[in-house]
Amino acid sequence: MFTRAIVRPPSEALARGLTTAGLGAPDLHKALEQHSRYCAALEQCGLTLTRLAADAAYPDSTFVEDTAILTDRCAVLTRPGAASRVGEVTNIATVLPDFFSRIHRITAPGTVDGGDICQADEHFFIGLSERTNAEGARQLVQILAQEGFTSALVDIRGVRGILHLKSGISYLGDKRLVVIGALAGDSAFHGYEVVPVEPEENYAANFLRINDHLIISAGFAQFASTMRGFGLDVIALDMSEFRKMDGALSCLSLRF
Ligand code: CIR
Repeated sequence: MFTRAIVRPPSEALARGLTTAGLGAPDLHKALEQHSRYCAALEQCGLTLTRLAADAAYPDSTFVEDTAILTDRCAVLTRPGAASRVGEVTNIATVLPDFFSRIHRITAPGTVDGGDICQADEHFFIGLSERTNAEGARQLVQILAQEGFTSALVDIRGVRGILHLKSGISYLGDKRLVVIGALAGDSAFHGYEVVPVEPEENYAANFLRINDHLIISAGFAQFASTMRGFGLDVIALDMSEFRKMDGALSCLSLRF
């Protein structure tokens, strides 16, 4: 059960952020509109939002998910794998003590992006990626174990077209994972029901399960119809401007 989320709107520097999407530059006005609909959807799911100020010093700072891992027991400040994003953590570190008494930290030479971390109840899948290295993953496994969680690594370095683990998987609840084809056979997912995604709908694999709601990306008809079959309230949001910057639904908030 989530009650809160931390969000930060995009700044005028958004288009200077990192991207491999090749979809053109984002339109800031549209991105701000999409962000405010995203915030409204989180509120519709029952969350109280902490709204941070836009920060043009960090073009990717709207993607707050990468800076921390929040659980019902503790928070972990990450150390993002992209040099231009490491400084984003300093600001998030000032906000978390309002909500968490135990705050851990990933330290150099470890790197972890929150986008590589997928929580499934008491278990965490940790993506090894261009952003999350083996040392960062090792530190995180240890922290999570100390807090009573289990974890498993998923190596996504050979998988084309995804930046983070959660670009390709999301946890639906009840031991069900939505997984893109390229990752579906990973042994880390044994014991879970794997819900497949059509290759042309891979972007939709990143969605949010928030309490009795699902927030999904608009424009993926087959995926939407599969998701409606799970009996949850489904909210579809246009993510076009964030997609241009390799972002998706989960990246835009820290939920706890
Ligand atoms: C980046 O490359 O870091 C940003 N442009 C996109 C980050 C997306 N974050 C996420 O999936 N958690």
